Parts: sequence; structure tokens; C-alpha cells
Amino acid sequence: MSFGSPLLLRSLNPLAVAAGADIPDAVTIDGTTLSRSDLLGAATSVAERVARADRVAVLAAPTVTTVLAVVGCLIAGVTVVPVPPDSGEAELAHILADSGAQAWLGEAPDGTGLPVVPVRVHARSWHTYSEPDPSSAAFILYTSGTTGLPKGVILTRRAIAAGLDALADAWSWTASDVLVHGLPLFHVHGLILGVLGPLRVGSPLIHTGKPTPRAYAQAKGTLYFGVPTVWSRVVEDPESARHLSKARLLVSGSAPLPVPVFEKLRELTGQSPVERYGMSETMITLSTRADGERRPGWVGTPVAGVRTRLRDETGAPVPHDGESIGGLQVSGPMLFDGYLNRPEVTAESWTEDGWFRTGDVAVIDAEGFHRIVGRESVDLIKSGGYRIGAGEVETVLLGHPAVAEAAVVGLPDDDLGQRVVAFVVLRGMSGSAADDIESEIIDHVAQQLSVHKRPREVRVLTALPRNAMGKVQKKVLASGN
Ligand code: MCA
Ligand code: AMP
Repeated sequence: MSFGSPLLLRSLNPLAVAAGADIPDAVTIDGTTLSRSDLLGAATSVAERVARADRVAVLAAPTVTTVLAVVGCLIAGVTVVPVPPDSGEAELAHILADSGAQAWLGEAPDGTGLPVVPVRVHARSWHTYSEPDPSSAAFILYTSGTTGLPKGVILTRRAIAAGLDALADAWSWTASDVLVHGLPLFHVHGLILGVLGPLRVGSPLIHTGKPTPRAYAQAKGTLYFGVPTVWSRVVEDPESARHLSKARLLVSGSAPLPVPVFEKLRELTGQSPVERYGMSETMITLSTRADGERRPGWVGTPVAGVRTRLRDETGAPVPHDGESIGGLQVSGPMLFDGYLNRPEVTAESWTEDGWFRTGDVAVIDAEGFHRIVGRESVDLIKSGGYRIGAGEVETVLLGHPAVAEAAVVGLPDDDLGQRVVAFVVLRGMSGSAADDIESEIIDHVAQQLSVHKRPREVRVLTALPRNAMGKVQKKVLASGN
């Protein structure tokens, strides 16, 4: 198959990289299969309807509508704001207000007051669009920080193209692969790697819906993406796991892959997973390679164009000796362009000499292999591969009339990596009355934010442990798990 000239290959416009033979099963999602030409015809018709907007919100459920909406915007040069389909009231209101989205494209939740531009799956257009400016924003992706409301990460077309090409290189990803995953379509992992990646490379995509071991086994792909929770569920189901032995590459990311899961996966499938590391702000910067060593507990070397370094709290270099731990800083062509409307936070996240502070602590060995040791802040939790800010959940908890004080921590969890646990002090309530309120508090968070941000557990205390300055001692809370 031909994908046109090298110049066109650099474009992020799937129309431009699609020159060549059709792919009959380019995208299979939610029970529908679209050929590449169907996809581009329908997405171009979306582009025609949306072309006059600057920025639109897409309720990013795993459906054909979402894929067409996103590709249509890429063709027309309109910025997409992916919105988690289960966003609660507070989260939705914040994303819409902060992003300045002018309309919904495709499905829309009730009562937001924004116009809705429909996506017609069966409409076709073959209008051609010129390539939008590579420095323009393709996406604004909302992601949690340690405190406050989620921030909008601005990702340009150029960054996404560089990020995807670096992964195609690291993973020897070609048009003869079939990608399988069942990840959500409102993050870098499921949407950018998992939908734009296969469209760019020309490999068919099968989205499984919920990423169960059985669905992965039945899909019969060559390349599989999963967060560690998906892989740990796969190894709990040896029969499904064995079906994956025919795949070419199993890729894990978004959170640390526990070494026992790595080893069990190797035992059951006969192959070692590739682990890669990234962030919404940076796309994927580190990975083990299809043609290189895959070391349990390590996330590999920088992908094409990326440089990394370690710094201590004073900014001094930390040696790359495989043992010394330092703050991981990265630079590369796939990094974001800043947080929308947040110039101060954007400035703070970069060093004066132009490196991005990831907030992760890591070790680098003499061969350039990286091991992620953890996060600098306890207030950024990773649960099921989702990034959850303790502060955002605490604010919502404090909005519940029965909650006087709240502290949220991530406790170790075999399935989710970490689980969100809320420690609360209630207003004038104790004993059995307090028991009844726990599920009400969990539902309250699920209603205001996304379902995955809800505490899995609420523990009622008479007082939160505080230091002499009055600051909650989260380490004390975490140690009593
Ligand atoms: C339970 N549910 C509730 C409630 N309680 N719904 C409303 N209110 C409640 N109180 C139900 C929901 O209806 C839903 O049901 C289900 O719970 C979802 O719960 P959850 O616990 O989230 O599901 P899970 O099965 O435990 O999910 C595990 C998972 C998921 C599938 C692994 O965590 C996942 O998809 N993670 C991927 C995260 C990800 O892609 N992160 C990438 C960001 P039902 O399911 O029936 O609808 S990181 C990134 O992008 C960077 C660049 C990177 O490195 O990759
Ligand atoms: P997000 O912005 O949701 O993609 O979350 C990014 C964070 O996920 C990073 O800063 C890391 O803390 C974590 N992360 C992603 N991939 C890995 C990995 N392979 N190992 C350890 N942590 C990871």
C-alpha cells in the first residue's frame, strides 16, 4: 500500500495520508465497521458542517460518531475538546466554560445551552481541504492536577504527528498490524494513540468496548494496547490470555505495570509486553522497543526526538547510574503547547532552559533505560490508568452537606494500581447514621465529576491527622491502609 509522498506523510490530516488502496475494515467500533473511504467520506461531510467553528466539544463515547467527529475536525482544522461521556455536572460545566467550546459535535448531554451539530454516519462528501497550520491546536484535553479543577492541555497537530511517528518507529507499527483496544476515547492513550495512530499508520482498528480479557482474546489482533488494570485482568483469565500468544506486540502504559503481571503475561502468552511511559502533556516519551530489550519494571529509552534528564530539588543534575533517583524532565517534538488559560502554571511546569517537569521521579541507567519510581506528589492518584487529582475530589466532597473535612488519598490496589479512598469527618453524625452516608457520598462525587473519580471507599474519622501547621498528614492516612 502507498501512503503518498513523504511531505504528505507528515500531515495529520487522515485524508492526506490515506492516498492508496482502501482498507475495508479501517475502524470497527460499537458493532459498526467502516472502510477507510467510508470513514473519510463521512468525516469530510462532518468537516463541511463544522468548518466555521474554532473549537467544539465532543462527548467522547466509544462510538463511530466520536471517531467521525474527531476526524472531521482534523480535516477542517477545528480544535476538539473531548469530554468524558460520564462527566458529572461540575466537571462538565468547568470543561465547557474553560475551553470556550462553541458547540457540541455529535451527541450532547441535556441542558448545557450549547448548539448541537449532528454527525451523520451515512452522509458523504469528497470536498478537499487544505492542510491546517501544523502549529494549530488539534485537541484540548482536560487532565487533573494536584489541586483545583482539571487543566486543558493544548496539543498541536505537529506534536501529535511527531508523537505517533515516534511510536510507529519504536513498535515497528505498520499497515499490516491490526490494533485492538477498549480504552476510553477522551485521553491520549485511547484517542490519540488508539484511534489516530491506526488511521495514520493505515492499520485497521478494532475497539472492543469494555476491555475485558475475553473481548481482547476474541478480537484476534496483532497489536494490543492496555492499561495495567487490563493486563492484570487478562492474566487472571489464562484461557483468554493464551489467545494473545499469536499477537505481535502487547503494549502497556498509563500507569506502572507490576512486575508479577509482566511475568505472568510472558508465561501465558510467550511474549514480554512492551511498556511505555507518557503523559497527557507529553504524549509518549519513553518506551521499550519492538526490536529491543523488554525489562520488567522499566519503561525503556526515549522515543525518536526525545531527550530526558534527572534533577534534584535544587535543580542539580542527578547521575544516570541506574540507582540515583531524581525528578524526570523531558523535551521533544510531541510535547504540549501549555495549559489553556493558565499561563502561570504553564510557566512553572517548564525549566528556564526549556525542559518539562513531569512530576514523576525516576532512575536512568547507563544504557539510557528508565524506571519510573513514583510521583513527586501524593495528591496525583492513578487508578485504573486514570489520573485523578485529590484536590478536585476533596472540593466536591466538601460540597456535600454532611462532610465537614475531607482528605483523599490513593491506596495500593491489586486491580486498579491505586484506589481512591476518602477520609471524612462528618458534621454531627456518628455510628450507624455515618455508615449509611458512605454510599451517598460516593454517588455525590460520581454525579459531580466522572464515575472513575469516585472514591471506592469512604472512611469516617473523628478528626484528620494534622501536623503542627494544620496540614493534613496524608502519609499517615496512607500508612493505615
Ligand atoms: C459504579 N458505577 C457507577 C457508580 N458506581 N456509575 C455511577 N455512579 C456510581 N456511583 C459503574 C458505571 O456505571 C460503570 O459501569 C462502571 O461503574 C465503571 O466503573 P469503573 O470502576 O471505572 O470500571 P472498571 O471496570 O473498574 O474500569 C477499569 C478500566 C478503566 C476498564 C481499566 O479504569 C479504564 O478504562 N481505564 C483506562 C484509563 C485510561 O485510558 N487512561 C489513559 C490516561 P459500566 O462499565 O457498566 O458502564 S493516561 C494517558 O493518556 C497517557 C498519555 C498514557 O501514558 O497513556
Ligand atoms: P496522564 O496525564 O493521565 O496520562 O497521566 C500521566 C502519568 O501517568 C505520568 O505522569 C505517570 O505518573 C503515569 N504513567 C504513565 N505511564 C506510566 C508507566 N508506564 N509507568 C509508570 N507511570 C506511568
